Amino acid sequence: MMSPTRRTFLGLSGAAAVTAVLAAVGSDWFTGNGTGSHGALLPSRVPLPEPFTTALPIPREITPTDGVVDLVARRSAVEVLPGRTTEILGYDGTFPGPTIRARAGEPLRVRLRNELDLDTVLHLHGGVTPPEHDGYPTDVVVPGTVRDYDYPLGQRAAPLWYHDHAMDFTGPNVYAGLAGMALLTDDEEEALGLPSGERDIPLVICDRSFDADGAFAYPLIDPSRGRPGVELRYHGGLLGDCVLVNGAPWPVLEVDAARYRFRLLNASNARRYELALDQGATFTQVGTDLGLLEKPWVRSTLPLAGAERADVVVDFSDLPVGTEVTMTNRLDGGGPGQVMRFRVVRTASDDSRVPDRLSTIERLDPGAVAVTRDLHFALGPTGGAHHGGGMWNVNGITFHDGDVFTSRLGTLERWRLTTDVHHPIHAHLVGFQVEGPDGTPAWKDTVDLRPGDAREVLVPIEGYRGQYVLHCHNLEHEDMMMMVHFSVA
Ligand SMILES: [Cu+2]
Repeated sequence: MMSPTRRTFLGLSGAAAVTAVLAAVGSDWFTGNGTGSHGALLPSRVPLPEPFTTALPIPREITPTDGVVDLVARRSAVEVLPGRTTEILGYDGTFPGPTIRARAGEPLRVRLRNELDLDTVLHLHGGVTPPEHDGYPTDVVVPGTVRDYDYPLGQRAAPLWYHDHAMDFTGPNVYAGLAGMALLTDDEEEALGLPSGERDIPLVICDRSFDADGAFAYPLIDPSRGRPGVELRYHGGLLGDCVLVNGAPWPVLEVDAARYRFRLLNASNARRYELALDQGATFTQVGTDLGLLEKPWVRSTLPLAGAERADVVVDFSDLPVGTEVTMTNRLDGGGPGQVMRFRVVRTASDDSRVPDRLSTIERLDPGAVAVTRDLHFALGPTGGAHHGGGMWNVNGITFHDGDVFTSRLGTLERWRLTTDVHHPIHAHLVGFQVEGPDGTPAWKDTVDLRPGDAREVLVPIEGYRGQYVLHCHNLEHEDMMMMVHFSVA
């Protein structure tokens, strides 16, 4: 079940693949393109709509019944661009999938029925999950079958998300729509009085490009999927030219003059954002990937790499009715530089608040570190022949090699992460303790590394024994070998 999948070879020799990649060093796919994102833009072949003309969709919310949530992965045809049909792969046929609302500490079973014509794997991103339910990339749900994923959820309230994690094809599968949010709450969070109900809204942000027929355009090197990987130009990552929020292009949300809580998720394959608001509005960040900060963090801009989440409150209460507040992406201009717009349409009462103290996070003692690991995310020597030149490696190895390391349950580790280009790094099972605002500790499951960057994170090895993956969350990098496995013993 956890053995490498059998692959077909491109026919390029390893040396030729190395040459192909090195020849491209310095081109836009390697260095990024001046936009702060690593990858190459695929221009849409249909006219894109005027920004801020479509209403923001709110994904349907589902809660467990007797601890169970049912999801069906299936194809469906939806209207993403006005007047056109786009075929998606979606949970319950929607993109994003339904928002799961669940309680931390209460076991959740997600019963997934695969009505697709391809293998899928479900991963609860940020979940502390036993290995047999974590969505190991080769532990697939084949078409026509049902699989129960059991999540103990012995963790803090947090804005998690769920998505496909199939070996070699996570990029095209997520791009086609297999992603949704899973918001965990608990007593601590509920007691804070943050905006709730219709003023607690997930914002799933991603970029897409469209083919001439309105389909999502994804440059698989072999559309029949006989072999994995994307065309060489996109080995650095696929960047779309249309920004979708909750599946709609540059949408508009009509808001009360009140505080709102937004659960921001960057569900893009490769694009990074630096979000900003105009009209003097700011983000008050109350939480990260893995739950509440100790105290609110007022930010004029908010960087968000692939898979990162930010739990924020935006206060529209001082803005006159009729005010339009635009959320932009400061890393880019044109279409990718716009995200969505809020339009203040009415005054309203608001009894929400943002307390000065949100949570208490136990600061880990660096003196208790048992093991320090160096993990280098870069173009490497192996994997190229499988993927037409893609050779993204971790410490020079890939998923097809042995465990990159074995950790001991109950110990504290320090991971020193280094990179060549932009890589958002994500590990399954474990969280990373990082520096939050004013030196307070904060929890993340994905850390965004810049080109040539070096970051240290403290990693408590907690939860379960077994085998898990560690990978870049640029999904083209992940599919093209920047994923390894580690074991907890
Ligand atoms: Cu990467």
